Amino acid sequence: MRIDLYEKIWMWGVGAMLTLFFAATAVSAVTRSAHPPSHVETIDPAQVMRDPRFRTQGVSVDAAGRVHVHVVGLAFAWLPRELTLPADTPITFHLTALDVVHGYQIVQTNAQAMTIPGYVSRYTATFPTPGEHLVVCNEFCGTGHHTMYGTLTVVPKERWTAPAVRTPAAHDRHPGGPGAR
Ligand SMILES: [Cu+2]
Repeated sequence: MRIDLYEKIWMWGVGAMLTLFFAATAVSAVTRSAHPPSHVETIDPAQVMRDPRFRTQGVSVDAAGRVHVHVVGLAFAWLPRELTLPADTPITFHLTALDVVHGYQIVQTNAQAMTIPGYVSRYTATFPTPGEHLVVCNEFCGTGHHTMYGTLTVVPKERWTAPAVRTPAAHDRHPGGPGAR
């Protein structure tokens, strides 16, 4: 079969690009353990509301005084919708989804992560100045996607009251390990 020169150039070009893209993905997956969530902590998506980590959503402080936020995404809401957090304090967010992929984005900050059913995404963020941030879903998740928003209010540290200390069990046990749920 005779193939035109330009056709051949395009075929080899496309082949080379596909090889390059696949190799880049494979190399980062294998050598750098790149996975969609920020770390590999799993959760049974059908049991999120019964799981000790997410049974109570919102702000908690662990025995060491660190501030944690647990958020559940579902079509079409973030639980909880409103958060009040102290400025200038490292805050660890733990995020998961009940149904489909959502994206928890705190607008005007670099704090954002996909929430994926079956996984717990985690990151730590510090908000230097008091103020109000819009929280949106940045992954299209269905017909009510645009209604999936919330508010994060940052108040001066001295005006923030910490909620009751939560049992360390919920944070400090090895995720997915025996007794984690
Ligand atoms: Cu969405």
